[in-house]
Amino acid sequence: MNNLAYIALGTNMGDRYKNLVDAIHLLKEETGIFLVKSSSIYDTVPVGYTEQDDFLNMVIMVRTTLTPHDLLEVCLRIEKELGRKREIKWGPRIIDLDILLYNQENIEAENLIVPHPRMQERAFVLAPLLEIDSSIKLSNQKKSLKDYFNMNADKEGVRIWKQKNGEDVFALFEN
Ligand code: PH2
Ligand code: MG
Ligand code: MG
Repeated sequence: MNNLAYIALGTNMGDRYKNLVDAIHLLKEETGIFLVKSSSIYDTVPVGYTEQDDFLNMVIMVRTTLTPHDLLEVCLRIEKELGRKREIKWGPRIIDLDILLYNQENIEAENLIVPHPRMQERAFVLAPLLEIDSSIKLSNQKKSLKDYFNMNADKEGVRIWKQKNGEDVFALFEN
């Protein structure tokens, strides 16, 4: 129960808001996954492959009894359950669930790299992550993630879409 993980959510197909809510509900239903915190929701310009619709992105913090690989399995299963098909790399998706951090662990397996290898370059990940913990640092780096965010050229493409202000909508998410 003492493992702390951050998961990034992204969606740019169909009812984007519903995709986020559905994914979080499914994660919360899993044995061994407990939602601790969630960020606001951000509307973000696509990065990498730009010929696609804007995304909604957010980050959640969970406590979990699952190993990183079991957590990954759950994320992939929920992506599938919500109808994700893997087509274009970095292309449109109903839901993407990426493990960003798992405790302070550095994992380099074939199917899982933690910390997520591109997170420092991505304002759509850093903005919601820093909202949850503004002092967060990667164990193998000198600069804080806030420093990376401040240097990031993409941050103009990241706008708050639904502010986390506790009550109404986000009451759905919290335990
Ligand atoms: N995910 C990608 C590629 N590009 N751009 C935005 N704005 N948001 C994403 O979640 C995203 C992306 C691959 O996972
Ligand atoms: Mg991704
Ligand atoms: Mg992914």
